[in-house]
Amino acid sequence: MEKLIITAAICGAEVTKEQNPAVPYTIEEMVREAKSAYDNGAAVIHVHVREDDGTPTQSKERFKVVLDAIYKEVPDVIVIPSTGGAVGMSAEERLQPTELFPEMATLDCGTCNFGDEVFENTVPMMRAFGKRMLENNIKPEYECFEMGHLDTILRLAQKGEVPGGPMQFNFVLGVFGCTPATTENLAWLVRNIPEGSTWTATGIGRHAFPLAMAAIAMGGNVRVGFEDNLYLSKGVLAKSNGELVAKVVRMANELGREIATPAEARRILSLPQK
Ligand code: KMH
Ligand code: ZN
Repeated sequence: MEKLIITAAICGAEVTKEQNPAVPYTIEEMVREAKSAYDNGAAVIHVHVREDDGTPTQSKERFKVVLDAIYKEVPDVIVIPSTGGAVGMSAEERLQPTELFPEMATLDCGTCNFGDEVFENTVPMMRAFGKRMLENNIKPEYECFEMGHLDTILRLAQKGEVPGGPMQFNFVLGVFGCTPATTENLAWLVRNIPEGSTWTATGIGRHAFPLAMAAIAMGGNVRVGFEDNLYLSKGVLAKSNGELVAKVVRMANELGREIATPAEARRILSLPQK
């Protein structure tokens, strides 16, 4: 089995300091959380950015400052900026971090319910995001929140409207309103990705670690972090993203799965070495 790539989604757009005081907003807090995740075994950091007061933003300038600060502290880590942003943002707003030519960025694979709201990703929007990533040579991480998202993105990839293989998928399961975080659903998704693809599983809330365990056993990769889950265990808030990553490392150790360094993750994800 390949080594395990751990992604830390350190901040997200929805979670707040009221829910967990360790959620990062400022540049310094973002660097602190990226470093704690990296030091504990994360090869990849998935980044959303906030204003200092916590307001989610997709500002290119804010992304540049945050990405530069993270790379200064942990130069070899793979950073995947979000093009999902927060619910309600326009496509143009969301595309801003692609102007910084990151090696990867998320590409969300369809419209879905998102709690009480609707996360809009129409097919024309996905075509526009795919076109931008083709032009700027950015490898997408295809985020699927629903079973049908996989079929949608595979059709667009077949037509060359979004970047093709080898594709990297992130199956985000357990968002309220979307596909539940069951091992059956994860297995169906993994069975239906093209040969040679790579994949990551993200379980939301209390599903974070059970889904991580399934992904470790199945040979996939794992995402954890405050974006997805604020707790280390039932009723115990995580003090840092590093604590969440460290728990995944312990689980992988128990199953005999080694952890990928950023250089190993770049090889597994078919990215050029830095
Ligand atoms: N904040 C969510 C509505 C992504 O990063 O691409 C969407 C999201 C997806 O987090
Ligand atoms: Zn995200």
